[in-house]
Formats: sequence, C-alpha cells, structure tokens
Amino acid sequence: MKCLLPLFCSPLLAGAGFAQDQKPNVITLLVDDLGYRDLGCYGGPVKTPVLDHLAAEGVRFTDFHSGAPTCSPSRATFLTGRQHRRTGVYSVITERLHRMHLQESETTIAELLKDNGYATAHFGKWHLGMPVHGRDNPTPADHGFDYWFGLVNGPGPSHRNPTQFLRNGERVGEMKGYSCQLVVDEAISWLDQEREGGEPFFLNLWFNEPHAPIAAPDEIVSQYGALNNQAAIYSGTIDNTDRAIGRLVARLEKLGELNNTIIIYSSDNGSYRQERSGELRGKKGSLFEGGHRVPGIIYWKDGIPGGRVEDEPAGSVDLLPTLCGLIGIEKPAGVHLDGSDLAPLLTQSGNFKRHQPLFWMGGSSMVMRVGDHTLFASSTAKSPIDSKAANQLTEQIREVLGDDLEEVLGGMDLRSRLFNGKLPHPEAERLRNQLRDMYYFRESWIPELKKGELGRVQLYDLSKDLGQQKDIAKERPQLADRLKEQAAAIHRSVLAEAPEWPSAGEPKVTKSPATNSPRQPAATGTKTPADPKKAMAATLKTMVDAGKLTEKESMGLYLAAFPEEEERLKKLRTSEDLAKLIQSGKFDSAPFEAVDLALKQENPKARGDALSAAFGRLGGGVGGVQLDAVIARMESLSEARDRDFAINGLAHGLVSKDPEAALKWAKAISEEGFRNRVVENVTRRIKP
Ligand SMILES: [Ca+2]
Repeated sequence: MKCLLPLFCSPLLAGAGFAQDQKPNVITLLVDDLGYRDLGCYGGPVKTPVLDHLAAEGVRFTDFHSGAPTCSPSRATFLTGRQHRRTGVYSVITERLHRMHLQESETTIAELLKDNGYATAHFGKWHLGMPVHGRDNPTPADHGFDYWFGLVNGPGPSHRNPTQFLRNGERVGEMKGYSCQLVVDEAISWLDQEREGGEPFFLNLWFNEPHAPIAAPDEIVSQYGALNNQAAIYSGTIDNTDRAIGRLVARLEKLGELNNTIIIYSSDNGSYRQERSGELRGKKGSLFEGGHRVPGIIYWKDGIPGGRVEDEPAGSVDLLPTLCGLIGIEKPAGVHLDGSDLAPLLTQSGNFKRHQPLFWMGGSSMVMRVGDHTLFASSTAKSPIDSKAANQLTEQIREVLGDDLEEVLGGMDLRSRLFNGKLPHPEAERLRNQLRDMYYFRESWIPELKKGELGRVQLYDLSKDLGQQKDIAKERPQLADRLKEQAAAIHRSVLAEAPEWPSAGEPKVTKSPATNSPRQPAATGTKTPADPKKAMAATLKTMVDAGKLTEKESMGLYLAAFPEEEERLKKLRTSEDLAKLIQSGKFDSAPFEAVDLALKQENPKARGDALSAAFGRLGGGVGGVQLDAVIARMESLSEARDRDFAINGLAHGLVSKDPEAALKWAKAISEEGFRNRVVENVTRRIKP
C-alpha cells in the first residue's frame, strides 16, 4: 500500500467548496454488512490503509448511520434521501415473495446527477428489485444509470468466482476472481473506455463484502487467523475490498481526477457479527445502534477541508441533499426529503441545522434520534409473525445440526447464523428457508401497519449509555412524551405517503424474467400441460412461488424424477446449485447403487446429502421401484442419522412425484415407525 501514500499529499486547493469550474465527480462506495468496529480507522481489527487515508484526508463521522438495519431499505434511502417506506421499500426484497421495489417515480442520486450533465454508472449489488421471478421491476437503467454491471442480490456462490453478474441486463456467466476486485475492474474499465471525455461522472460501487457467504484470498485471510476461521475470512473480505478501493483511487489519481472527486464510503447496515459492533447494542437487523451505526467517510480534496473527525449525527439519508449542496444543484422539486444537507458542516461554510430528526423504521417499530437521546416506539399494529412457531423451527434446526452445530455457527449465535448464508446440510437448510420465509415482510400486512399508532416507548441517553442498556423513559416522562409526539408525526407522514403493494401471492407476469433468473423447468399459463415433465415443472413452480420450496429443492426434486434431464439442464448452466448436484455424481447410478455409494462416504455431511438425494430419487419413482422395497432398504440402515436423511429424501421424492398423492403413499408404508415419520415429513412439505 506504500504506493498510495503520495496520493494524499497534494495540498488543499484554494478555498473550500463551490469554487470549482468543473463540477466534482462523485463516487459512492457502499459495503454490505460491515460493522462500526471493523475498519482500522474505526478501532477495528482489519488493516484498511486506503480507507484510513481517505478518512484522514477527509471527514470521518463517528455517529453516522445507514438508512435501515437491513439491505434493501437502507439502499432505497441511500439513493433517494428519503425514508425507504416512502419509496415503496418496506423491508428486505425477495422478488419470489414481493412486488415491492424502489418505485420508478422516485428521484435517485443517479437521475439527479444525470440531469445535471453527469455520466452515471452502477457496479455491484443492487437489491432494490429486479425483473426476475416474473416481476416487472425497474432496473438500474430505469433509475438513472447509463451503464450498470450488477447483481440482483448476492454474487453466488460466494465472493469467489461469482456467477450472478449482469452487464446492462445481460448475464455475464461465471467470473474468475473476487467480487470486490471484479466490481473495481469494471469501474476502472468504464473510466478508461466507456465514458465520453469531459463530463463529470457518478460511480456507484456497492460491494458484496463482507456479507455471507464469504471468501477472500488465502494470503489475506492468513493474516487474521486460520484459513477456515470465519472471523478471519470475514476480516479478509474487508481487507480485500480496501485493496480494491486502493486500485480505484490509484486510477483516479493517474487520470488526474482524484482531487476533484467526492468519495463517500459507508456500510448498508451493521455487522452480523456482534463483536464487530464493538460496544454498541445489537447488530444487523436491530434498531439499536449496532444495527445502523456504521462508518461514514466523506472525502473531497478540492472542496472539503480534511483531517477532521466529526461527531455530529448524520447518515446516508443525508447524501442526496448533501451532494446537491456540495455541487450546487437543485434538490428534486416537490419531494419530501428526510435527510438534511451536510454541506455547511463539511465545507465549514455555515451552520448546519437538521430539519427533521434522524429516524429508522423496521417491522412495526420506529426509532428516533434527537440530540443524545434515542426514542424507541413500537407500533400498535399487530405483527403477523408466529414467534412460537419460529422458536420451534429454530429448535428443530438445532437438533438436525446436532454435533455439527459449533462448526456451522463459526462463532456466531444460532439466530444470526440462520439469517446469514446457507446451511451445509439439506434438511437444516430446508428448515432454515422455512424459518426465513416466516420473517419476510408480507405486503398483505401493509394495511394493518398503516392503521397502527405509536405505542410503548423506551428512551436511552447515548451520552451516558452508548450501549443502550438503561431505559430512562420512566425517569424522564416529559421528555419521553414530547419525543413520542414528534416521532408520531413523522410516523404518520411516512405511512401516509408509503404506497400499498398488492399481495404477491399471485405473481403477475408482465415481462419476461431477466436472464439472471435461474431458468426453471417451468411451464407458463394456467392450463395443466399433458407432458408429465411440464406438469411436474408447473407444480414445482407453483410451490416455489408460494414459498413452499426453494429453487434448489425444486431443481433437486425435478432431477430426482427425471434424471435424464440432467444433460439438458446442465447445458443451461443457469444454476450453481444444479451444477453442484450434477457434479456430485449422485444421480449417475441406479437408485439402490446410489444408496450404497452414499454409505461409503465418511464425511457425515456428504453422506447425508447423498443419502437424501438417493432416497429422493427412489421416492420419486425412479426405476419403478416399489415403495415396500424402498422401505425395506431404509430399514436396513443401521445408523439413526442415516435413516433420518433417508426419510427426509423419501418425503422429498414422494412430494415431487405428485404432491397431491404424496400423503396417501406415505400412509401406505407398512412399517409403523417409518410411516409416522414420513407422513410427518410429507405433511410439513405440503403444508408449511
Ligand atoms: Ca446488508
């Protein structure tokens, strides 16, 4: 990193702000799930010399906040300067379940800058809705980006050799390297080749790192611990991203653009690793500080006096109005902006005054920040989440993971682990998906949410209690009441403007899915096709759309029933999970041979996967094997654990063969013990 030092040594040019003839370029760098105590300059354990230098030469905020404690809503606020619910984004978006997306009517930073003569480009994760799963969602191009190289959400299968990138809507295919480096490669190549000379540019780089599933080069990970240590890999992804940003900064300098570029760095929410929130309470997903207090660095050599640490509370909600202030352009007309213009603070050219308190919303709760105080208020809207059922599912997952639990957790608590990355165990992963679906926001809940008023409150004084341990609402009733009234007015204003989305249970197909959607073996139309393959595909598609199966499960079931389809589907090369299944060779032998093959596996996970797959195939009726013979083979398994996998696979197979008849078949099993367990498993699959 020594080569970077000279970059930061040029003297501050005359006068701060507004004096440039040439409008400044803008680069926003957003990382995914990085916590308050990750970066070197924020007292974290990761070596981040590039960001440390940007912070040292710019303004480093100590009290900076993402727009929400989770991805999609935070990103909606980042681009619009508005509370995400006003923009249509209530919660994390999954197109499979949701119609919601960043509404096309919103004015984004990209549109604003484009209207003011900027060339605009987006690189990396999007997660604001894409035209996949039959949705008719706008793309980054519809939100003001001339060029985009992006992702619906994750890079798949991890940060290493990602497969999910799209370039201007076209699938790119598997790429070699790490996501952060590829995102920067593309940005550099855009700078070198795509932009027309002369006009200022806006680059929006939204990195995947350090969101799970994680991967970083061994030589970097080894600086933080063992190569299989999750915390070390996590740190490695942040270090790797710092190096990638270093390459971009170096290129800007080479192009002579660095000093007149506003560079903004932040994270979309807190870390999923509690220790990386430092002394803050909560982490990703929480409305406590650990969920949304994140690094915030703003650098502009020519326009912002640097070398400052700023304690004023601020956040990514302020970015759009701040860019308007710094560049000297008009804010979008007729739009309520929740953020304030930080330019007077940054350029030291006047007094900064926030026009409305910072606040965050999630589920049916709201948090507002005024001075040193944070007020928590829960809405009277009734939550649709069945927490008892959720707890039961969590316990089931714990049981299924058994002895593998510690390894799977990798130092995280179970609940956090369940919301961050797949589980390397088919039954546990199925249960995890079921649990996750329970927590997904349901658009059908919006009318109830809109009816809700603010109810119970908690009050914390951050000046004395940064860890938010002591609720002082009862000690300071007048303050609590006054703040609650203020919060209630904001709450009403947001929900009055927030759009309603029709429930997504009946997907409306108005546009072909984009090329990144794993091409499912699905038929369209409502008529039941006569072809058994198409019929099964249609049934599976319905179950996936209804959230009863994951895509991976549906693909596995389809192949279990029609193994001859492997070659054809392999050629499509559209699903990493499918490729993995095929490469495993589990479907390449006859059903009973596959069982024998599975039992030769010593690795417990591989053995379980293979047994599940083999019995799935048998249950799906491959080779016309009678159910009695399948049960006999299952009974002959001596290990209880093996039988569990077999039962799970068989239930899969039965449901795949004919979801309607699966229960009947299961009930026809003569051996009582197995019958009960298969029936229970089948029932869970068809009525989650
Ligand atoms: Ca995130």
